[in-house]
Amino acid sequence: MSEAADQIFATLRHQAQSGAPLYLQLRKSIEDAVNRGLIGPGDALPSERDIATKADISRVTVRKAVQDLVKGGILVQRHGSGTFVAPRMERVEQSLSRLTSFTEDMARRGMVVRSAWLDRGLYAPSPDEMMVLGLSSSELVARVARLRIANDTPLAIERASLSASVLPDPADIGSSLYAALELTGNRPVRAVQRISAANLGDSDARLLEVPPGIAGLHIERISYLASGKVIEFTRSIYRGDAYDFVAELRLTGPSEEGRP
Ligand code: 16G
Repeated sequence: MSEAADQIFATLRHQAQSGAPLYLQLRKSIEDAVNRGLIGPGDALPSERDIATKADISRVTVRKAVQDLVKGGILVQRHGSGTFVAPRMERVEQSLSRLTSFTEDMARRGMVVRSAWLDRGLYAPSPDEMMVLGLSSSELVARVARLRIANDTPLAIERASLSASVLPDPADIGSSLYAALELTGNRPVRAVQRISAANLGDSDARLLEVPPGIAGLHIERISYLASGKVIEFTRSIYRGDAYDFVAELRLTGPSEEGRP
């Protein structure tokens, strides 16, 4: 950590009489230092004990301020190695009018994509899967669940369900589901997507490397073949701090009203 940043704590020592609780003053000092660029993404904070000594406050106070900043996503704690300024997310702008795959979206931005498998296999379908995919209880559903990672940053958890008749061996899809579907002539041509707000639960937050409870986006995509048959039913959790979904809106003129 730079000397300039070290000043944060020394300054606090002299200002600490202003009335606000000390942990709030420390929290604000660290937040200001991040916002002003005195300390940047990936920089390590001094140890709790060092901060306490430099700012002349108790370690309990330091811990409370640091925990608040970790909860807010400003700092991250890594077991055994300390506390760091959280990496800044470059937000991904995603059009809502094109039916693209995650691999294509990220490749277009020059990002290196990889996925960590969370699940892939054939299962008895849930009532939701039966209804959306038009399966009977005697048929099987192929489930493909992945953590999607771009440039080493986990961006989304995607859980796709497809009829086993379309994807008999889910272990066989390689890195892109849509590329695998394309090979068998089953790539969707249309989709309906529903986006809602969600606070991330503990296990999703852990996978996405964000604090639990932080805002995320729940996205459900139902994709269709040209024949109108549903091919994909995917429920995803996207990081709220990483995505902007963008839709172009046009005023409908009288001549266009009623057109699909
Ligand atoms: C997108 C789709 C997802 C689809 C995946 C295929 C959203 C919200 N989801 O991420 O439904 O399964 O692309 O990506 O856009 P892949 O071909 O890279 O596996």
